[in-house]
Amino acid sequence: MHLGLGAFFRGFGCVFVADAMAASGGDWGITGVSLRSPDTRDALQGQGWGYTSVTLAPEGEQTRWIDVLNDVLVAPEDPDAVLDAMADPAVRIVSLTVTEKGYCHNPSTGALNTDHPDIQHDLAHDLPMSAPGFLVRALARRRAAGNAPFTVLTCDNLPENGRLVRGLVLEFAQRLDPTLADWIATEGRFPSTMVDRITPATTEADIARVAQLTGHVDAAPVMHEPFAQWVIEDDFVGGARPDFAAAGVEMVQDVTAHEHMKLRMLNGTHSALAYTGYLAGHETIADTVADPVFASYVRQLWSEIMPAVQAPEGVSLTDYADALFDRYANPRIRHRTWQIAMDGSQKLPQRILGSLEANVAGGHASPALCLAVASWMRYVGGVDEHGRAIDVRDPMAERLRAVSDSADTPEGKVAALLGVRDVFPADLAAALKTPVTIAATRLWKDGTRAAITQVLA
Ligand code: CS2
Repeated sequence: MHLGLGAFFRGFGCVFVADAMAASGGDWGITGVSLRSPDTRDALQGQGWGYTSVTLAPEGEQTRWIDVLNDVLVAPEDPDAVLDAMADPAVRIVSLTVTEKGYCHNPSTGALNTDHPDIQHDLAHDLPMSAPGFLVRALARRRAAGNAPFTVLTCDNLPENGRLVRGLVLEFAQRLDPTLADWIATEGRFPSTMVDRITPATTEADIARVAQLTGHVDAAPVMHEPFAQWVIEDDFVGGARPDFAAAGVEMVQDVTAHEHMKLRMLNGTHSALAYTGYLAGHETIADTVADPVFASYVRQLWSEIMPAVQAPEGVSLTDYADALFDRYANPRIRHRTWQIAMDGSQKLPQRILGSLEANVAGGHASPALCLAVASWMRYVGGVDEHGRAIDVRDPMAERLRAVSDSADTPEGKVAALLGVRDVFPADLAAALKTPVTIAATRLWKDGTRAAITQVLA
């Protein structure tokens, strides 16, 4: 089963599972679960749960029909049916792409956010709303029936994502029933993963393009780049899993080095380009890096990030950065800066603040990373350089806006936003105060391009 059936997993995990079976057999299938809207189910139902996956290479597009989904459930319509399906012993793996905020944790500490309304609801009611709630309640049903747990396979861009979700599940279970928590701790498996494929949200224009390419209307195709990398810790309950390696997945003992490299070098620069690019009026990442000022900016970011990244065995970080640049520049990938800018409060810690922490500890200046933080601050203030409103999507949007509005000057806004402890740990906030204030002052006074130019000087 898969919780959070968005475009990313349909263009990534589902494709790998299809490849694994094509290469080495097995009769795996996936029941998708949407935790919020019925749109994907409604779109896929009339097409037998199959859909078109479109590889967008600079030199051309390639379509492929993906047929590994068996069913799609919509959790809010019938949470009991979702729990029943998850409790079926035939289900061996529950994978997740619920985005950073879907884990209902505190982004700066990794602990379960017990003030979160969904977590409060789920602790008090048998039928859950949140991903941690579904995992724990379904594991409880399996234990009660005398069945083994499923493997929890998280595929979100969080550091040590398996250990994180394990901690959240155990914390939640502990509050319900400590013996359940003990059982999960002993029997459960939570491999960490690194996932990577750029997959922008599907648009109406994409749907029209796919109809043109294939001659059939597909209500929910997925559009993605050619590149895909999946690294998984090979630790599954009873060893039960598709033959992922046959599909090119790297099965490893410890995914930490891959995860850190990807989160900091890809997602970190993605977020930095999203805020600065958006503020400068660029619609997509490809448009942003086609602008020479931003092309130099992203190189400068990598030079600040790389010294604190430990390369996984056999990987050259400079080659990795070069390949990332080419992926960003792919003109067929229309990945909107606004889309990547979403949920920054949940993304900044692992994407950008970890690099800054390392540089602070090592005594290295990080003007480009500090400018990225300042541009996020400007972005969550909700007004762009031309005085237009920004549609800020973030679970903390209202609070961040109020904090930003509490001060009139860039210095004041930086000080107030650095005080948001859910995002910035106290020590780091103190160390960032001066350099982020310098970046913010330039940003507010002269605009993004000029601020970048000064960082490059
Ligand atoms: C992006 C990611 O939207 C975002 O925040 O940075 O979705 C990114 O495209 C993927 O992690 C690439 O693997």
